[in-house]
Amino acid sequence: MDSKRTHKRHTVTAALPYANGPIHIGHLAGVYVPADIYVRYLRMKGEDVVYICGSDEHGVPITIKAKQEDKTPQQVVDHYHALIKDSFARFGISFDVYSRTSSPIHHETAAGIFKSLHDKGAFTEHESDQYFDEENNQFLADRYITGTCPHCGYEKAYGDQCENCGTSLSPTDLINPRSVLSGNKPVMKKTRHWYLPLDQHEDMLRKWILEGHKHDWKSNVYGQCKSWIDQGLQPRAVTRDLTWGVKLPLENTEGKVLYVWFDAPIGYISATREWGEAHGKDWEKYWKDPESKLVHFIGKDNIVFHCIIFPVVLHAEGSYILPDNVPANEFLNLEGDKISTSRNWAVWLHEYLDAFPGKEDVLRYVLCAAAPEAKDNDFTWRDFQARNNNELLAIFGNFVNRTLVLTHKYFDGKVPPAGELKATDKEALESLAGFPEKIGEAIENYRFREALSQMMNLARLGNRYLTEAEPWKIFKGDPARVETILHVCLQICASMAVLSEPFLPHTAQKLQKMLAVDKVPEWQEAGQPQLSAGHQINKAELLFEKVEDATIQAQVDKLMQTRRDNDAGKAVAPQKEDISFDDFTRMDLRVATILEAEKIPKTKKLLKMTVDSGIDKRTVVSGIAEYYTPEEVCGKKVVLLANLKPRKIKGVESHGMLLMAENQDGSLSFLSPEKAFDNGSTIS
Ligand code: B3M
Ligand code: ZN
Repeated sequence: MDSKRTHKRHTVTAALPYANGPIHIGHLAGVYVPADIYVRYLRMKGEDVVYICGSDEHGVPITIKAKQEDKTPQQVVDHYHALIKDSFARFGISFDVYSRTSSPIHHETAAGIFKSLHDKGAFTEHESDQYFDEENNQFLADRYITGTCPHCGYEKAYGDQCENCGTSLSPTDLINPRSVLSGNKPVMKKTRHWYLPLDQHEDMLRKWILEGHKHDWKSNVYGQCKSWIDQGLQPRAVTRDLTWGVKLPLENTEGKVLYVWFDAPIGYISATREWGEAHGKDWEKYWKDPESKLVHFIGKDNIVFHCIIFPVVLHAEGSYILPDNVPANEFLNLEGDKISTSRNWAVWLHEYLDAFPGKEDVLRYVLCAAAPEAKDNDFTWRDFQARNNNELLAIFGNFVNRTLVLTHKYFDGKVPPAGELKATDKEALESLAGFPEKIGEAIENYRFREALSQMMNLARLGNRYLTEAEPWKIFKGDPARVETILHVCLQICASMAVLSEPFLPHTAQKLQKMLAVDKVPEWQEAGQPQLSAGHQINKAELLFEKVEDATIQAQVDKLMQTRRDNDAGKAVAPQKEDISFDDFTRMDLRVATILEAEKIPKTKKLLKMTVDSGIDKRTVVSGIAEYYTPEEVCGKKVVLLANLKPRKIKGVESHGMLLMAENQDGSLSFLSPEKAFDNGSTIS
């Protein structure tokens, strides 16, 4: 094995997209573009790599979509699996296999791992009461139960959350619960489920993550894992009362399937099996040999599943390796708003490919440059236009085009001899030699924005060298000098044709063809001169073209129309019925300060806060954890409804309510006095 090689082989996975909608730029920037850059680079270094993905086809959202469209779940996933797979291929995402979790090989693999853990006693088993729809003879998942929210009276709250006030709910919290399937009142029925006791694996997780990956995992990933572990890990149900999913490999478990987040990550393994069988490869080497390096590319909302739950499953099974890194990205927003499938607030990949044929690499470039690597970031069409026109066209394309046109003009398209190198020529070639290492080091450490910027620095080097040398001015008097200048420029172009490939694969191929390069060197050799004197290059073609204002405006207009459609659909909430002044004076509103805050375990939305009301220090629970972190709320001056009757929320007694404003898009904001009034100040 090459001394520089750290591992014999690489297993790289990219999050399995749910097959209930198309791919959008958020998915691409968060997961698939960085993963593709990483894999393409490894392949160019001659590494043994397998790049795994596929459609995630189980889970309640898919059965709900099927119900909405009056289709079967299989019909829904068949449609989106094909659309997703095709759009990835057109965009140049170079998976070695793009499989799907409704495949027989996945059901067999997932059920096999479940059975192996079950037979080892790795699960605990509990019976619990769950809502059951007698007419449809099935248990109801949280989303299949609707009713009145106990907090705000909204009548269409779901069993897991109230979309009106954001409170996280359990089905039994709902007033007047009804089945979404039959509309009837569901009955309570006992049901048995299997749980993965994460708490029993806390020591392993602390050692493996908190000690072992303190310095090489991204801080956003490490921080989330630490927070989960420190909060205290709870047993997680790994089965559900559903018919769509991987059936349990146990007797008398009709109507039960694996929880989608238990089976989906196993989809990486089943896809590798499928690839191995199709290509005569031993798939187990990629998942069980400690000399294989496993890396998961995901978005931040999948961290706990890839860093805690799936590794516990693999660890409990005992024969698998654990991920070496999980470089999760944050979220990409669009024109200042959260990307939303339900509000159609997205740039869909298949629509982009139809609207911008031949510009796949422009989007790859912009999404890599704007990638939310350390914090959420924003995609704007103006930025798309600027990066295309001012960077790809004006620097990368312009340098290549001038070099090739001049080579045809002065030397019939033949690479001229180097001749006598001056200091500037030597500096350019020495600088060139360092780029494979600079770009490679950034890629290997998952800093893709930096790697892209380094790759563009190579184009900048060429552009600057050519502009300063001004061969067009000296050709008449000193053609030998021009031979040297274009010799150097052509070497830089040949290096760009290699070092740009992970980022701009379509462009790299075009450039290789224009340079008539038929054998691409390995990555580490790409900083050395590749083109010999006399080598005949092909005709110069434009690599990029200008993106006009009108083109961008059309895209922005389309989004603004979507926003108007959404707002129209979101009539302002009607005014409630009148109340008397006396009614109002019975409310005791106070200025207060939030002193401490923490997330309530096993809930997505609830923060438990200690509030100084001026009267006392008290606990208040609010459903705002999706909009505020505990750190963000501490110290905030807020408005407290102090004399709201105490109520228990997820076992925590809440004394009062903090007043929040809800925006049209559902986002929340605290109300605060405009002056720093004392806690306890009355509000009327
Ligand atoms: N299907 C994608 C998501 O949460 C989810 C990833 C599964 S990876 C095993 O958006
Ligand atoms: Zn509510």
